[in-house]
Amino acid sequence: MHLIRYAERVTWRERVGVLDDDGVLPLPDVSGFAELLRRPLSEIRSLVTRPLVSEACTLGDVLLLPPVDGRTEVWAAGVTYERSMDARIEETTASQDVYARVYDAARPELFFKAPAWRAVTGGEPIGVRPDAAVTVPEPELAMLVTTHGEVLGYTICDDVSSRDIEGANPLYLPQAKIYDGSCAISALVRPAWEVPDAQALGIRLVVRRDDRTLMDERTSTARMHRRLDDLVEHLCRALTLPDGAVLSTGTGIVPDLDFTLCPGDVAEITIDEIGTLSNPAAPSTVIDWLASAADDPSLRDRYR
Ligand code: DO4
Ligand code: MG
Repeated sequence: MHLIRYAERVTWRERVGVLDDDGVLPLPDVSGFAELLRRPLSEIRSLVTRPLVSEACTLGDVLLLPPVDGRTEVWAAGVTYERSMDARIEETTASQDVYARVYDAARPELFFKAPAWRAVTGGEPIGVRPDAAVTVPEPELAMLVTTHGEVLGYTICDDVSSRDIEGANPLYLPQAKIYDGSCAISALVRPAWEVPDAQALGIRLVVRRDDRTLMDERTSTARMHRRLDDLVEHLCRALTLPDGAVLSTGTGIVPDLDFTLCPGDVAEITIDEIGTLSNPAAPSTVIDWLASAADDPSLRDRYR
C-alpha cells in the first residue's frame, strides 16, 4: 500500500489517499500532505485504516502529485555513502578535505533542497542548468518526517545536481543543488510501518538516451554510513517544521566524471519496497511552470 497525493481529473480537487489493490481511496478530512504531516504518527496510522471506500476510483481518474505541499520543506543529506565521498573528492578543484571530514564527523551534511512547490514528480521533467557542464541524477531514499519528528514513510528523491558547479567551490552548493527541475520526488509514499528495514533496500539507477542504456548501477541503503534516525534527529535539532519535511538521505551512486545528463535522457530510479521514479531531462529554463502548477494542478498534465 502507498500513500498518495492526487487531483481528481474532473473537479481538480486535491486529495490525499491510499493506493492499493482496490484502487485509489481518499482519506477523510485531509486535503494535503502538509495537513497529514501535522498529525502524530499514531493518528495518521488509524486514519489510513479507514479510507472512504465509497469514493474509490482508479489511477486513471486521478493525476498523481508530488507528496509535498503547503510549508513542507525538502532537505537532503550529503556524503552519506563512501562512493559519494570519493566522487566529491574527485570532482572538486577547491577543497578535498571538507568531504573526507564530513563523512566521518558526528554532524552530518544537511542542506536545504526545495520548497514544496518546486518539486516535480514521476513523468515530469528534471532540469539541466544551461551554465553547468556536468549534471547528474542522484538516486536517494527519502523520508517523510512529521512536525513531531516521526517518520511517516519512505519515498524516492532524485537530488539532481550540477557536479562541476559544486566541484569549483563548495560554497556554490546551493547553486548546484537548487534550480528549476532539480528536485524530483516519487508520488508513492510507502508507510514506515510496512518497511521492516529501511537500511537494507536495494537502489538502482538506469539512464537511457534514445534506445541506449547509458548507465545501469545498483547500491543498497545497507551501504549508508549514517543511521536514518540520526539524520532525522539532526534535522529537527533546531528547526521547527510546521508542515513536516522530506529528508533525502544521500546518494550511493555517482556516475563517472565524463558522464552528464542531457535533455531528452531519462533517469529511472527504483528502490525496493517503494517503487520507481522516472523523469525525462530538459533544459531547466523550460521548467518555469512549477509555481503556477502549485495553484492549478491541471497544468501539470501538459508537461508529462
Ligand atoms: O556534498 C555535497 C552533496 C552530496 C550529495 O548530495 C550526496 O551525497 O548525495
Ligand atoms: Mg545528493
